[in-house]
Amino acid sequence: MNYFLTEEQEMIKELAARIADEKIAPVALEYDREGKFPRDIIKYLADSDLCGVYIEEKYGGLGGGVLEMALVVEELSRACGGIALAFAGTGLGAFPIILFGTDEQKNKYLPDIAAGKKLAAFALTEADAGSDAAGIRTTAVADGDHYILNGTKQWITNGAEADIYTVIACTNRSKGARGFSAFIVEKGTPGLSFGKKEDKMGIRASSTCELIFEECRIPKENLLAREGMGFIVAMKTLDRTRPGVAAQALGIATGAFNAALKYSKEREQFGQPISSFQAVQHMLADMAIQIEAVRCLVYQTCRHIDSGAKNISKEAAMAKVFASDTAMRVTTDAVQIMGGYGYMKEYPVEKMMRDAKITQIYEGTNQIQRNVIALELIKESTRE
Ligand code: COS
Repeated sequence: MNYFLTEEQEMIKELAARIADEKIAPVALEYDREGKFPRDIIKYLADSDLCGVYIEEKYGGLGGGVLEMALVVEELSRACGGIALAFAGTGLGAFPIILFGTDEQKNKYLPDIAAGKKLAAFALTEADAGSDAAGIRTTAVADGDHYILNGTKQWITNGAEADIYTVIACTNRSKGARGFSAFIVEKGTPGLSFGKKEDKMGIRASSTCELIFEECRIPKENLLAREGMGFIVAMKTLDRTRPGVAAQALGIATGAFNAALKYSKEREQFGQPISSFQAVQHMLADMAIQIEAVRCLVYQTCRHIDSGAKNISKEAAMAKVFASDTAMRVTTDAVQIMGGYGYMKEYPVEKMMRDAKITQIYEGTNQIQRNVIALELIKESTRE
């Protein structure tokens, strides 16, 4: 299928594919087993100039957008959805700065992210604030030239590994959704510490941990946008990064499909390769159809967002739901085609099935995405 990528986008995809095949695939099972954070892979991405594909050239990036980010995430996830997340999670942490940062903030933080010298993370979720993002309890209280942060963020991707954290905290509870603000917090700031690293079902090469703020003083110049804009910063960021989750799901599904197809040609039963049985052929055909449909939707959604379109929430949510539900189905079918071997940890598809699950959950569960889509559909039909 011709996806009409530009020459530069093809080059980005090929570079990421090479790193996935040569550097990630050989270590993916080991990193998963040991929960090892992929510092070395970040170095390869940095050496190939891929860390800043979605960052403006004047801040050291390649000047691409959400599509370029998705292309890298897709290719890396084909080999390992967990390792890919060190890159994708940094994108999630960087987007609030890209969208709302002042020139000074962008100059201070984006070049190091683009160069792969620093990783970023996004801290919204708390023990009692998941789907209900407005349930945040972490507070930020103004004190002279500073804000003082107190509270605990939970399940933060790239937690403890990242150098730059974009954090959503409550500045005025009485103002509802307008009572939150977004801040940049640097690792090493007194009062910021990290809780235990979570032991997860999948994406085990990714670091997920708590961020604990105890009287953490951060300078006022680290406020993003204006006080009270934090909820909007979070929502507008997620609108641009949910297609990245979709790309991760797409990559995982593609990896699982490739493994199942290869196996079906090698595995013989009843005296012939199982790929000659129609039951298996139809499964492979269905997997391939779904993957192509996802790729079309994900790329087109990214292009829609990169075109500067105003209404993108519904589209981003659709891509995320469709891709992640597909990844769950395709990886489950890949395990099925590979039978007993598929279920074993020596083969990659059981890991892919575990990795796929999170894409239906994080950056807003698929149930929340369906709410976003339905509410937007109803709003649009009322406007017409
Ligand atoms: N872009 C811009 N503004 C948005 C927005 C978006 N995508 N979504 C909501 N807003 C605005 C609304 O317009 C509203 O503004 P007004 O007060 O001016 O009307 C405000 O934000 C509050 O919106 P809403 O009333 O819809 O907020 P809810 O508390 O009902 O929450 C959902 C909306 C459920 C969509 C939100 O909480 C959400 O996305 N939850 C999932 C969070 C998530 O992804 N968590 C995973 C952790 S991050 S890795």
